[in-house]
Amino acid sequence: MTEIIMTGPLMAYAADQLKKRFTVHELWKAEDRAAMLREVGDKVRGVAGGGSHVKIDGSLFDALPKLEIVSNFGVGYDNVDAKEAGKRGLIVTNTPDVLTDEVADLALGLLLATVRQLPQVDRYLRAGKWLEKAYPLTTSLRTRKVGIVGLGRIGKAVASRLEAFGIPVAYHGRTRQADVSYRYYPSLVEMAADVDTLVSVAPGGASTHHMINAEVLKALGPNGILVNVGRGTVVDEQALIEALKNKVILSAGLDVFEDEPRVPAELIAIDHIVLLPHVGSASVHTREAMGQLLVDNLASWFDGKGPLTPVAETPWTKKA
Ligand code: NAP
Ligand code: 8YV
Repeated sequence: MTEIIMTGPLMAYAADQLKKRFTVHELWKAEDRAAMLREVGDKVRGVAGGGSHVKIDGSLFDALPKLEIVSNFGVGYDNVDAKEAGKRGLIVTNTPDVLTDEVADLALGLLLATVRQLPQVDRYLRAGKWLEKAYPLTTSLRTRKVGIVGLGRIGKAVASRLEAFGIPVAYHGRTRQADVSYRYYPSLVEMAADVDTLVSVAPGGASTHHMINAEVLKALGPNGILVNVGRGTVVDEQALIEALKNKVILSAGLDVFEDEPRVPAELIAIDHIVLLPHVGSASVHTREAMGQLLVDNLASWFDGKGPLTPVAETPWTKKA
């Protein structure tokens, strides 16, 4: 059987399928990972990536001389050094599309939860405070203008949901998109100044690192709300903490953080914001679809049919 490595835990739905089809080495379970890699490294032809905070880079590729493909669990693949993979002639695949609606639904839920303080209101009721007086009035989505940072698959699904809510949408990205009618801002600071709500769905990596910084938060202003369901590294977390503490912006709803699963105590201490443990795609339905695509990419590759969803850095064209 073809041998592969799993770099982190995957749901049983996907792991069981992999174990039927491949000899699977569970790297994260090894007490001595280097020893496992020395023992099995020259037989391994595939990697099943185990989640967004499990790094897969040149040092792993060095240990796997027969490696052909990395099948990543997640559409975001900033955890994988895909450029390096491309240089080595490896294929990297991700899990686009199957999670788009789930993450967009969560983004809207997080936006509403933040604007209308739903977790805080729930805590208020449970603490018996409603018996004393009504919860204070909150801010509203009704008057807001949203700027989407990263109008890709998920960003567009967020935008169409916002349109249904009657909320004006603008976007920032590296390129203007001819097929959308939302206002485009080449400058993120200018967009932040013109809207009062930012929803970030941008990928991680060097080109987006700390793109949402103190200057952008200042431009967003004292009524400003930041929702981040993209990657934590896109936001300068320290600048965000300062902006929240000093009321430079009003609030934040965060599903992703710079150093997951560690969340700064300073953020946790800010009671009026909403913090989620990276659950954008975390329903059984969607995680199974992602797991299936991870498995199908490996199966298709080792059946000689090519990868199903290769990333841009490792394109694949069928040989004639
Ligand atoms: P996508 O279709 O590739 O969209 C990414 C968007 O980001 C594109 O519109 C791109 O536009 C923009 N972008 C890329 N680099 C940029 C830069 N340097 N500056 C400004 N904009 C930039 O990806 P997707 O499927 O929508 O997924 C987006 C991200 O969501 C993933 O990469 C992942 O990090 C995150 N995600 C999070 C969860 C969660 O559980 N919270 C779940 C799934 C995905 P331009 O190319 O025009 O710049
Ligand atoms: C994954 C994600 O659940 O797809 C992505 O980019 O962030 C999430 O959908 C995560 O990668 C699993 O750890």
